[in-house]
Amino acid sequence: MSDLRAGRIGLLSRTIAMRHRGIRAMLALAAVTITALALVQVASARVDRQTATTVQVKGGEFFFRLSTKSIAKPTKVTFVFMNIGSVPHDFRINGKTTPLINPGKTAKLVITFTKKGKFPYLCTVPGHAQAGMKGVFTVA
Ligand SMILES: [Cu+2]
Repeated sequence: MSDLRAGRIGLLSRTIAMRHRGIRAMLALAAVTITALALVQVASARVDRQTATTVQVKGGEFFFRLSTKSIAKPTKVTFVFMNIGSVPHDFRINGKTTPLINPGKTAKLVITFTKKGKFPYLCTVPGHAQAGMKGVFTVA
């Protein structure tokens, strides 16, 4: 083998070795990035679990529309009731009632469900529940 040829091969194998080092570094960086993303996801999932117990309630003449009508297990639930109708309404569930609120207003009701069951909800303004402002919330 000529010196020139040997030199070329040496240069070539050094280049390949460097390329490998580059790839290894990139893979290591990718692994670190994926791990970091996974950790962020775990953290946000934890936050979601803590704040997922908000139920949006929209009410008007003469209905209630809930963002969800059931939850998977007994827990604390914040009902955010918005009156989207044109006369005052309230929202009552599990022995608690929001203030009577005017159209366009919002009232919160925090209920701690301690057991499974079916919990009826309604508007306490006379005649409204009979007209349709009622339903059942399920704690499974
Ligand atoms: Cu009402």
